[in-house]
Amino acid sequence: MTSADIKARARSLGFDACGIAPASAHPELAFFPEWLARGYAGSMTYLHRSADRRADARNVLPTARTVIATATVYNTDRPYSTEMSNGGRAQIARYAWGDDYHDVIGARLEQLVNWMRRESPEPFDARAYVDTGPVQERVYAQHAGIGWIGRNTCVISPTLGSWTFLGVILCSLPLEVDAPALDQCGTCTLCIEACPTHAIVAPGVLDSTRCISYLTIEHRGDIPADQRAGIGSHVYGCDVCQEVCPWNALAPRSEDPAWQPRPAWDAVDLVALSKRSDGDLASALRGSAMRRAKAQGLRRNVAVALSNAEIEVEADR
Ligand code: B12
Ligand code: SF4
Repeated sequence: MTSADIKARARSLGFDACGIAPASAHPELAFFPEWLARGYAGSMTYLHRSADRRADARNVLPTARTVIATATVYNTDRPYSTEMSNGGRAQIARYAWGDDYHDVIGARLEQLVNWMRRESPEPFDARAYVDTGPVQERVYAQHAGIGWIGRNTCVISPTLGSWTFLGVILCSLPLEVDAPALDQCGTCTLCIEACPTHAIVAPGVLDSTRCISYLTIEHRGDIPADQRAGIGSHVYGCDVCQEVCPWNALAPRSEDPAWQPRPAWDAVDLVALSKRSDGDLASALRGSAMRRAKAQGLRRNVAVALSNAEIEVEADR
């Protein structure tokens, strides 16, 4: 079983790109403790707790020699939030419109590992993660040649753009590795300028505590009053720094049924969203990546967005 065999199998399982990186402490990983020390993780305490393991994939799987990195396009045929002038439209990040990627990509990674176990003449250790483990997926994806880490901090593939989910398999097999992807941001700074809350504090450095994605998904409790206006009509996540990226101007779209927008989240209006019953919201969130914020978090965000749009909603009697 060669690296080429694994990549071909990955393609047939629905991954749009697959590359292989050495399982080592790549230089970019040294930046992580500094990022934490600057307070940029906010209340995401799990990042602090797992910092030691994140320094090197071998701290997670000691026998690891390689990291198989995958990218899956989730972009669909819908306008960008930056193309809309309607302040009454609820903005939901496009990664969250379809099925929960943890479930879908997780199952596909497992299928890839199972196939490798059948094909490999020797037994091996493997551990698969999609956003779920103490592994800096972007760093390994860059070293696997999938794409470079852009100024907006996202992994940008020269052919796929950045509307991709990443997934990794730490593996003990000494597979042939790829060359790292080269930075192609050039002199462009559109993402840094476009961020509504100035969360990209330096090229490739994001202060989560200012990022709308963090505020609407990860942050618990009230959103601080001075940060509400910047959120605009974003009710779950934010895509602005990717929407303005020239590498996404011609980004491919996925036909995979898993990522097609669920009717409940497709072109949804703030007022209509605010009027949905708890039961209705709970069932729409089931199996969706948006379940992370829960109905309560979504209601908090919708209230902020309504206030930003100066829309008053009359209670139904
Ligand atoms: C925590 C987290 C967040 C946080 C922090 C994001 C961030 N930029 O750090 C918040 C909640 C804000 C967030 C938002 C989003 N996220 Co997120 N998130 C993660 C998670 C779980 C960990 C990332 C992390 O540790 N960040 C801390 C930084 C410091 O580490 P890092 O991202 O690995 O960056 C490394 C390099 O960039 C390098 N580096 C960075 N800056 C610099 C500067 C210098 C000078 C140097 C030398 C090095 C360097 O060092 C870092 C490692 O040490 C990953 C999954 C994973 N396990 O990796 C998903 C992940 C990064 N998120 C993802 C997605 C899709 C998003 C959103 C698009 C969702 C949305 N639409 O709302 C936004 C994008 C916002 C943005 N511009 O990043 C995808 C990214 C896919 C891609 N193609 O890049 C991931 C990989 C999940 C997945 N499996 O698909 N996310
Ligand atoms: S996701 Fe939105 S708020 Fe976060 S860095 Fe990008 S543009 Fe700024």
